[in-house]
Amino acid sequence: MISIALAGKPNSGKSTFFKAATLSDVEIANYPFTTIDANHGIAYLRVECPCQKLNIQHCTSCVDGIRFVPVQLVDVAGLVPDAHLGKGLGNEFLDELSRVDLIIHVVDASGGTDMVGNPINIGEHNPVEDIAFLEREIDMWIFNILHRNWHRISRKTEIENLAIEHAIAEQLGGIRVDDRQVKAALSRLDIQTNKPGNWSDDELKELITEIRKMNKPIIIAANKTDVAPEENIKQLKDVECKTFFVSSAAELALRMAAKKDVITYLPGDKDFTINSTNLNKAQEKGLEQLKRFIKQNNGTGVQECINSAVFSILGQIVVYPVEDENKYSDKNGRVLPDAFVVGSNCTARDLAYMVHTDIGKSFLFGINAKSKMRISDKHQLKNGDVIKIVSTK
Ligand SMILES: Nc1nc2c(ncn2[C@@H]2O[C@H](COP(=O)(O)OP(=O)(O)OP(=O)(O)O)[C@@H](O)[C@H]2O)c(=O)[nH]1
Ligand SMILES: [Mg+2]
Repeated sequence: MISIALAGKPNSGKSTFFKAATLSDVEIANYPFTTIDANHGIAYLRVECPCQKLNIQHCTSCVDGIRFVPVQLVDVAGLVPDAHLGKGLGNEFLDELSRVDLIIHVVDASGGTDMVGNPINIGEHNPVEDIAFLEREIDMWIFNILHRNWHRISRKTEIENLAIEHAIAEQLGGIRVDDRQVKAALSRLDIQTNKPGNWSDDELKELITEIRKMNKPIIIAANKTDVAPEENIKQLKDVECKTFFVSSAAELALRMAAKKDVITYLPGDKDFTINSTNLNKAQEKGLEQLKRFIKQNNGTGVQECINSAVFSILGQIVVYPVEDENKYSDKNGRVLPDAFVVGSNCTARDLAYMVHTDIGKSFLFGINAKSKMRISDKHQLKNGDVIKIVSTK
């Protein structure tokens, strides 16, 4: 399953984002290092269910044509500049990021927390200053993993005439770096690949940065936009990174109200309706403010950030395996029972393997349930495809 981490300096709102996206009961407080042990939970992608275009009545896998597909979300402890030198809680907990596919850097756009997460007056800190440090800390974390055995690896590679990309990928296997990524990173640098023993630390760091961009892309969730000064938003709009403007607090309030059936709201909606008739004045005012906020900002940004991370940045698609291509269902009649998040180069046989190894091994052909056309094992799937796999099993 695709996995995303929330990282950033303490007190920026990582756990609030996490709670809003997963509804897990985690600690949130206005001081640094509230979270020490990482929180793991399930967040959801919001996609249009294929039942809409297929005119399937009574689909039980979605809500009014909107489907929520799970991804893993990890909320890690706050990180401060020079964490790799032991500042704050250090960076050993970054091992939590080993298996993630992407990092959402949660930045306090309100400027109400200093560089290490202590509360200060809104607008006092420039959030743009927070952006670069996370990349550096992550790079230093990866650098340290590689540097540990670098002398031995580089010598061995030179003496035995081995492929350096393979040796590096092996050393970084724990964070899921592969030969292809190292090779692509090497090709972008002016570096002597047959003499790794001669590389300087700076060259190694440059290589790590290139690898990290592919292996752990970082996007920005500029959080607390509900209280952020205009000037901060303006400056954040100009930064080079892919930035989403978010209010995790607003999303959390909406999701909690929806859970209690006070309002009807689905994550990612740009409006909500009030169901409850016995609200007190404070509740009415709170909901009014939320309504104004999400109308002005086209939602709270949380769902948009998660969706864009997976679809725009990671380039994933969603496909739907079925057993009955006419009823679009499994053998128990459950319509569109499964949704798989896969890479855009996923083939019909890859999907078969994901359903079950035996089905992958004994794959005969696929059927595109929408067109009823046969597809071969190498056929590349498209977003929204509904596929029946025919195998000898
Ligand atoms: N106004 C506003 N406050 C927010 C928002 N998100 C979080 N906060 C507040 O910011 C403070 C810190 O929130 P947390 O979610 O605990 O922050 P964190 O990044 O997990 O903090 P650590 O675990 O200490 O690193 C809390 O007082 C939250 O209520 C937001 O979108 N808007
Ligand atoms: Mg936290």
